[in-house]
Amino acid sequence: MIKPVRPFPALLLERDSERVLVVADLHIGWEAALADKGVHVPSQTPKILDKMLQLIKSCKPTSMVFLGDVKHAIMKVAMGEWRDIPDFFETISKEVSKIQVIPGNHDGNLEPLLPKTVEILSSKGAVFWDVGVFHGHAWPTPEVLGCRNLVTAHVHPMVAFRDPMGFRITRQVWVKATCDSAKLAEALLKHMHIKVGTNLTSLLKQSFGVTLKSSSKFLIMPSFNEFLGGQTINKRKLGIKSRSRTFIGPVLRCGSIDIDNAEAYLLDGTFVGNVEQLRSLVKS
Ligand SMILES: [Mn+2]
Repeated sequence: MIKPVRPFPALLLERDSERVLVVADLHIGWEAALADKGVHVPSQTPKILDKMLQLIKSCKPTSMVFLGDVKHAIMKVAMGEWRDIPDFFETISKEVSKIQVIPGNHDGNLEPLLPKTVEILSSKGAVFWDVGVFHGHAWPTPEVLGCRNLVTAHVHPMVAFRDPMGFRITRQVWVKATCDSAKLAEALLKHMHIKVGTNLTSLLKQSFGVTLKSSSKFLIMPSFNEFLGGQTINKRKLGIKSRSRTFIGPVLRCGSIDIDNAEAYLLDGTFVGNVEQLRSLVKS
């Protein structure tokens, strides 16, 4: 079972008595980056922590996975993060005994900030039953290719609307798409410099023990931190051919994800349309 926890930007994976709660893109310390530019916003971490505690209370997970970009400052550790990140994880650890982090592109030097009990997994993602999760800034492992469901984050997906007055508003969304598994596998193997012959299926089986599905479901998670900007998925700027190139991250760019027919859902579960329809709502 895989389901978004409405109205939170969080996903619950369930099997038997196990309940794995997945959240992504907290970007703790984003306000510290503003201070470098002379804009002083008080720490927003208590708000993020409050929301997280509410979420944990409502779905009682047996473990948690942080799907990348726990912190904001990319390589260095900003002043606020020295205090906020350890405090944050100490508090969460009291509620959930097993916590795992899959590092994203913002998570350089994260390890010294985490309590010893927090486990850091590979930045190439992990597999939970039939669900492969990876942050999205880098290629996942071949093992995730055999999963029926792929879950990624990183782009902080948004839909832009134009109201009758002409103002542009954006809302965070979940994006649900179909992935052409063979096309994705070919792109990943090419990246790994593995020559793909005529039989992709047996190559994957022999080399990685992966059984390829004809297609898989592909879900892009909204960021847990609601103060962030994100990628507007219904932009109309570029021609059809280069559309997938406008996305960030190698998997979205390789053309294996059917973005045009992808469905967008608000955090409360409201279906707002597919990406192709939504493109008519914005001018650029
Ligand atoms: Mn990221």
